[in-house]
Amino acid sequence: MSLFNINPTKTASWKELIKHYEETKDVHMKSLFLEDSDRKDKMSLQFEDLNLDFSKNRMTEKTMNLLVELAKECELEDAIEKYFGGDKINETENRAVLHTALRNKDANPILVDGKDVMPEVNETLNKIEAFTEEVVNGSFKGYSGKSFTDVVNIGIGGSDLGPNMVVEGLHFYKNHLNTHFVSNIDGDHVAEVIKDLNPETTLFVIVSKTFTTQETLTNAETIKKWFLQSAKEDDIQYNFVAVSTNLEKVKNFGIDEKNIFTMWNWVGGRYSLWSAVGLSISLAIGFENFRKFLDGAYAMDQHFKKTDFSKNIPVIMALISIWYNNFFGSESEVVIPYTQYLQKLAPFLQQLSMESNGKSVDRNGEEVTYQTGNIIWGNTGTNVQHAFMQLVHQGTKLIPVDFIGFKESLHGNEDHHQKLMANFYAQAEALYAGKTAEEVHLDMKISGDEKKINHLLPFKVFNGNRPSNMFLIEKLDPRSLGSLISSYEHKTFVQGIIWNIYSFDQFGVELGKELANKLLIK
Ligand code: G6Q
Repeated sequence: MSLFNINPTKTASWKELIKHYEETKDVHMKSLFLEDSDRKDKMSLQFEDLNLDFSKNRMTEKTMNLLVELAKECELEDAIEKYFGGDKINETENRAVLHTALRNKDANPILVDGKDVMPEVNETLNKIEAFTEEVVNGSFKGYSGKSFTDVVNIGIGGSDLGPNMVVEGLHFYKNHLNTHFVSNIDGDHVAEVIKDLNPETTLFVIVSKTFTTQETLTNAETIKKWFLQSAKEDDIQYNFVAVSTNLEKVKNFGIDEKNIFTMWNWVGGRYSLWSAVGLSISLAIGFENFRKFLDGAYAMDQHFKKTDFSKNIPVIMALISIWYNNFFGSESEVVIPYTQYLQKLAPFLQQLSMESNGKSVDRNGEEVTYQTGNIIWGNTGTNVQHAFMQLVHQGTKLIPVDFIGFKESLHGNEDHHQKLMANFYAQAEALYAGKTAEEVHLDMKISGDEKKINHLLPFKVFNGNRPSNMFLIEKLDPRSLGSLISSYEHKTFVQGIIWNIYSFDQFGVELGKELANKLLIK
């Protein structure tokens, strides 16, 4: 069944939201906190060990009610059912969208074209588990009989960014295998990765859903040539495995059929890290941890599916984003995890959100007349405080922030962690409260130089009233990271539904691939 086709700007709630925006756009959040001492509690949500505090947003209960109404008018409930149920909601590619099936633990079948996909999902998971175990315990050996020390993931886009982000994000949980990623067609990238590797003890995982992507195939061929300087054609079967839907092409590369991990066309590249595309994650942290990662995502799926919109974390995340994007005219959002492990979260979310919702034609095939996907950017705290945060604090643009912090430090360095978290809270507070002229004056009074004070005052005043969401999570571990990523996936989905666009195709990415190949042929 198709998704409904509703122009959000024609709904009653959208019209109400325009009026409401005009009435409230200049209200300072400080006065909202003064009016309601329970604001923080009312605007916080708890999911397992994750707390989302969204009280520092330029919105009231009425705003949220209207936004929830908008979601209802856009038939979000029906869309969620179709999304989880295997309906072909990726209509432009005639495909279901079932990354949620990859972590599903319900007993119910999930049907695509009348066939339950769960047996195949579980079979592949079993295969990932068995393979991971053999590689990690050293019984699956390279061509010369030695166990593996290194794994190289060869892929790009969805076949690189997700696994790369998670392998780095969960580095604390890693085993003895060292994982590397080759993605760029830039020959220097692959050269740098292989230069210190031993072909005998390196396992190459070629990840390409289509097995036609220029970058991945070129890098795989280069690596194969390098490998064949020390090994024979027949040895490829020991050191190369592949993840793909294109079995024929993989076999032609020389990979043994038993070393091919399948995936399905109902998994989009940028949503595929839960499938065998995540093989390098499982190898790096062990299958047990990989399963915990899937379980965390599954738990968030259940929350998203079953919770009332007004208490639903991904729905709230999406609605807040729409409020700024479509009413305040914000063009971007910044995501700042306060952990160095999540350095690659922003590039991952950029693809997830911008490839999904970077669309300007609605589900009716018509040019949209309103803003859709926004620009996502970010990096880790506290580094960003010494860099781009200046613009977020005092620039001319309104840039909502997602701060992501963890209560526990993994290595347990309390001194560092207290300082890290003090910064986490201080940034949100500074954006929210700013600094008034009186406060600046008070600070500078000690100098006694009134002339200098008056001269510098305008530069040192901060208006504040800059919004942020605060995610506070107990600890960075496979389960919490799984939940966090799943919440961003569903946020993206909800936005696409409300913007009345198709979030699961990527013709913009494909055009580039096509043209580059044409130019090469000329
Ligand atoms: C993801 C995109 C894109 C894709 C890469 C790699 O949603 O479609 O980033 O993942 O282009 O494609 P292959 O896996 O087919 O090589």
